[in-house]
Amino acid sequence: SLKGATIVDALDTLYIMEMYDEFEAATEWVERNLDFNMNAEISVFEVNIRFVGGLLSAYYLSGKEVFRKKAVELGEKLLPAFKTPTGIPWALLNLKSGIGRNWPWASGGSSILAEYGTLHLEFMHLSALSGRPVFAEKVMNIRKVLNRLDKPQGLYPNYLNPNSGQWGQHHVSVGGLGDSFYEYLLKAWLMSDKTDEEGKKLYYDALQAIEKNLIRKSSGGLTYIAEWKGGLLEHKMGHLTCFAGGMIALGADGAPDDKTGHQMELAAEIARTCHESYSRTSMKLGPEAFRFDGGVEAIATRQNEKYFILRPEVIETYMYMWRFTHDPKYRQWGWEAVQALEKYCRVDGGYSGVRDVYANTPNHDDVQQSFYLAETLKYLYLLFSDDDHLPFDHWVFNTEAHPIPVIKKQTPEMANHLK
Ligand code: DMJ
Repeated sequence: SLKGATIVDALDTLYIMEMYDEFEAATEWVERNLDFNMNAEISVFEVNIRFVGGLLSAYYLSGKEVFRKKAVELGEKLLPAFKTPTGIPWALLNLKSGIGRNWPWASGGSSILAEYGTLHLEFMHLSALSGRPVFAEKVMNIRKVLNRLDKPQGLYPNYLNPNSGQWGQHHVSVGGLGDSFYEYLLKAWLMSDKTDEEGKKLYYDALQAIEKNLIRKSSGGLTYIAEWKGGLLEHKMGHLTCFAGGMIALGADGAPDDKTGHQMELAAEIARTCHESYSRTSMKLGPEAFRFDGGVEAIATRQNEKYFILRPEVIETYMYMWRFTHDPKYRQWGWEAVQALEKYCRVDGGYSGVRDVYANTPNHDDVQQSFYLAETLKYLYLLFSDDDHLPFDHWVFNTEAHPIPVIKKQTPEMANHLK
């Protein structure tokens, strides 16, 4: 696959942390070695959020032309993925042949909501930066296809067949396979300087359906977001789902029908639940998934859900909640996570995931995911920074925590490109 994910994913973090020598070294690596002309099959989603997003962010922060050039070049390499009867892209793409396909495990040959639904922000910027409307057209078409479809209970199933344009299995999730689709509806509106009214409506309507059908409160009083399988609830919440606290807080201000206060409370409750999932372990780091059934609350019951791979979502939510409330508990919770990371995940040469957060001593998996530098450490840094460091009215974070600027209404140059 593509090499250098950790370097590209970390560029903006280095810049934001004012580690300019390291940023220069990473820039040099990108200039010399980042190459997309390889015979490799890649995930369109992963390459978009980590590489395109990372390059865009590095460009907007530093102004260095090489990042703009590479971002657009890579965007162009991704375009063959959209050659399907509906224009819903394939999940996988061979960069050399341009041949796409879907994950063999996906229901009925479907594409995945969180994958084809998490291209919008980056592709709108690629059009703005290249002057080529093709990128924006591709993602606007995805929306058009979704708008035409019936939504069961107003919900978006995780699986959609790119040939037939029909839903696969009716599984709905605000965690894995669904998550960042919802995030990008809200952020599309925010990134457009609040001109994308359609994105706005799609987000608040989706959130309403999620609240009605997926959000529940445990008998112990913890609010959680369950998974929906053809109308039946699985009372499980993924670590990934914990990003929703931050998302709901970010969207609360624009909520229709006087729902701002309600949505802020909901966001705070989700943050609290996710903190509980951390505090109920021995390492004070959260499991991959936790359950609200069989007499437990916010605890992983299955061995294969007890791992922690340095994921950012809980810290991401603390950061948003801190910015919007300045309640000191969010910084306390963030600091607890810092101490736990140092105690259980720090190893020679970096940080590692752990196999069981309920064990007393860490069993390391020997992997430092690239999102640890892109997201986890960046959100921690911002949690302890002043609010005017990357203010939300100028910057939107892509789903890999890469800040990209709001495209201001009054910037005619950008507006023209996007027409
Ligand atoms: C990251 O690649 C992104 O945050 C994505 O949206 C979800 N998974 C990882 C982090 O857990």
